Amino acid sequence: MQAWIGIGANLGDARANAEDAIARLRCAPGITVTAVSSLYRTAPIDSSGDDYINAVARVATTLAPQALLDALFDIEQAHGRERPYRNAPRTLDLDLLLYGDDIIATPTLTVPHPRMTERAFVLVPLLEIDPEVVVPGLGKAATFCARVADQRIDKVA
Ligand code: A4P
Ligand code: MG
Repeated sequence: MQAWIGIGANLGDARANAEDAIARLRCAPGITVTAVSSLYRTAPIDSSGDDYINAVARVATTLAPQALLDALFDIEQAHGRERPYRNAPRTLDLDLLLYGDDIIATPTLTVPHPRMTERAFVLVPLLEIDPEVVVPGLGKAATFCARVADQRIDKVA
């Protein structure tokens, strides 16, 4: 199955944390990284603190959705992620954006990620690697770009 992972960090050395997350994804059992976007520097949305570093990775995986999410949590934990409150600044946040064209709603997992079409920090890196990608139930991701045009996002050199 193909899946797309959102990567975000805004505590500590955010760029190093994002790069390390990608390295750990490449090593994770049952996960093969097939594309990685550029890194982007982005203004915090509904959140506080420094700018974020964001990226998106496409993976091929043999893991079921919840097992994939658990693998992402393990990588977050390796970075000492604490969850004092929702949208708190974080060393590393890994979100399961899309899992093939599945629509999933369990108490612990909602796919497509419910806020992904409202966020430039997801849409811009996602469309960099997959310009034609479709968000199941909503349509082409590219059609949502105009709505997030006011959100600051710059490619990291
Ligand atoms: N969960 C349900 N569905 C998913 C999914 N598809 N992927 C559950 C990941 N997790 C999912 O997540 C809370 C719970 O959501 C998990 O226990 C999981 O079972 P969390 O990562 O602990 O909490 P969070 O990250 O604070 O919340 P959430 O909902 O992931 O926040 P968002 O919406 O991802 O926003 N601004 C910029 N510029 N860049 C960012 O990366 N990120 C956020 C976080 C806010 N503002 C940002 C950025
Ligand atoms: Mg999260």
